[in-house]
Amino acid sequence: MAAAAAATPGQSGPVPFKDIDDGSVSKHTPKEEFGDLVSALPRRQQSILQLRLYQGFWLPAHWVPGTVVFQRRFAPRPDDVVLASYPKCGTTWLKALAFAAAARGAYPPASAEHPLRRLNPHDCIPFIDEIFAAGEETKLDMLPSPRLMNTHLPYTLLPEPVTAGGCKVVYICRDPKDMVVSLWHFLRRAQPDLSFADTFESVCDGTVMVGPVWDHVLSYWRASVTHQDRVLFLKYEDMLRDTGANVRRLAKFMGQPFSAAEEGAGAVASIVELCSFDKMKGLEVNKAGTAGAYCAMPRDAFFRKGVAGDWANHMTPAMATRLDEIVREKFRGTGLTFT
Ligand code: PPS
Repeated sequence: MAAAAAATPGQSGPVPFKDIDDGSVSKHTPKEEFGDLVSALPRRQQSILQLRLYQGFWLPAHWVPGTVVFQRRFAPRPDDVVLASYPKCGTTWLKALAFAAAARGAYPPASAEHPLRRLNPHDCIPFIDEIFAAGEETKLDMLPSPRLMNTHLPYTLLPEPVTAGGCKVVYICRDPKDMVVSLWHFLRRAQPDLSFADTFESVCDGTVMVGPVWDHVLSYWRASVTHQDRVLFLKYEDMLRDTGANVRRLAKFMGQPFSAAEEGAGAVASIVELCSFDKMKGLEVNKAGTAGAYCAMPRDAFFRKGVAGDWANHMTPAMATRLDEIVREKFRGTGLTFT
């Protein structure tokens, strides 16, 4: 593998990952190294994904060797921020908001030249799980600090140096009913005949990608309760209700609170506007092309409806009650609710 270029001296992050990725790091798969480990794990098929049960979670099989490498070899920098989420719970939005807030010094959000007007949020912030799956982790060394990265792994699978306090973590969760609907629409772009009932069942029985969902959410919820200074827990629905307040929380948590001057100049409103669903969905860069290394998905699949409560258009009241009750039972006594 070619050695990755170091970050340019003096340059500060975050900078768009795509601008830094100069193609000097070639892919290699860590599959050979950990192939025996993967083949010994329980497996199942969910839609287009082959899953393996690894440390209590159904990971896409091709992620497992990379996850082992991530767990064993990742060295966080103290000013890193890891953005974590269950898939289809607001990852793309969180990536856009975090990038816009953290990089606002170099890239004023109202500027016509802002990277988010020419790049999809997934091109601005590297996706740890796919980077390690492809053996491309030296690319992360190329990023100047502070780095923003994202993962769909649960908190309990993060490397020990991260959970021991080596960097900060921001998690976004969403009402699982809306997550199921979003997941189904997304997977259908790759498998048009996928049944909603099957997707719903795999969520309810916990055998869905990176599931069980409740264990995923609880892993971060518990960490956020115990380590409030380094794990921030956000809800998609709260973000929709008051995006500005949550952008302020996010910026403060990342160590970059908005100054009075920035507030006066409308910086928060500019970030909210730049990252708003309608604005992002309407950008040419988010309408065409694909994102995702393993299974390239059309970029427009990441911007569907962007609302809370769409579940009511897809599931029966009995299905909604069933999923609500499963989740309520799992969350009992934790202080976490979705209502
Ligand atoms: S992924 O594949 O895990 O990265 O998907 P993820 O981004 O987590 O979830 C996709 C859903 O988020 C909605 N979305 C947004 N909502 C509000 N504001 C913005 N800017 C935004 N961008 C994406 C997207 O439409 C998906 O939700 P649904 O319910 O399917 O519309």
